[in-house]
Amino acid sequence: MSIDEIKISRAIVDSYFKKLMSNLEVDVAIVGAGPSGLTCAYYLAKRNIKVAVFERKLSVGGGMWGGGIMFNEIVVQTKAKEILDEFGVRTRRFEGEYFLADSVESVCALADKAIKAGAKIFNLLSVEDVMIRTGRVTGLVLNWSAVEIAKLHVDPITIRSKFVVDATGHAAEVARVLEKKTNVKLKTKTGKTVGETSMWAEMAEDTIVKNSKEFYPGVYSSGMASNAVFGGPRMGPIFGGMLLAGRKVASDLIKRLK
Ligand code: 48H
Repeated sequence: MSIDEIKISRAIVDSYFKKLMSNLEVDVAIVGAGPSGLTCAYYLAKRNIKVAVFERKLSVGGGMWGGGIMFNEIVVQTKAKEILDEFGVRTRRFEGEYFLADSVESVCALADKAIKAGAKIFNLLSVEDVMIRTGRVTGLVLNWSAVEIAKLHVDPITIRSKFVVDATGHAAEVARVLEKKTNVKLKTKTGKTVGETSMWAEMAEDTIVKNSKEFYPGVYSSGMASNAVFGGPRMGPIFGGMLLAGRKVASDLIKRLK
């Protein structure tokens, strides 16, 4: 077989453009491919919901790779272990209700299952804004992360979605941009993003799931972003709440999309 460089280029360009074109209108657009975004994407795609995930970085997985202080092990509690089981991640009991998993295996499995279930992941794309129509978010404004990093003056493109999920972690970037640019009232106790509070793992693992819900018509928060939006503590390197939050948001959206 002769290998032609132009054929390789044509294959990549053609395939990527088809993928992007077919995801300009989706049911759910997830911002952030960390553990909660990937889990949410998997459970949605598994139910044949059209879902696209937009991730700023080259790699998916968000803060999961590094476990705690770069010791690449994560801890989950019993009720989240069943999610890792579903993803085929091997866990080991540490003590009682505490289970350990390899963080690299966990990220790889979350991404693999989400993609195989049908979710499309677009890395290297940053969400810089949202689209709003009559009191509802109707899509995302996207630009290449390289444009953002180089601070180039290049206009973005848009995608339309029935729902958006803010799975951007501590920064809660979708909520922040909404608040900053539109001054709308969020469904929080202050009408604004309330902000994350200091470490309290037990409380955080509970509130993170409860707070993973709609915060403005058409937009849900999932995972760490939820405690930034609704107010709640951080939890350190226990990742069960991220998985449970992603599954909870997917389950709420499945009901809404029916
Ligand atoms: C595109 C974006 C944008 C944007 C951000 O931080 P993450 O891992 O988020 P979660 O909620 O899935 O998991 C949180 C967990 O990793 C964590 O930080 C914990 C448990 N902390 C506890 C503690 O006490 O510190 O992933 C978010 C992803 C990242 O990959 C970002 O690059 C991406 O979102 N992202 N992608 N456009 N505007 N903003």
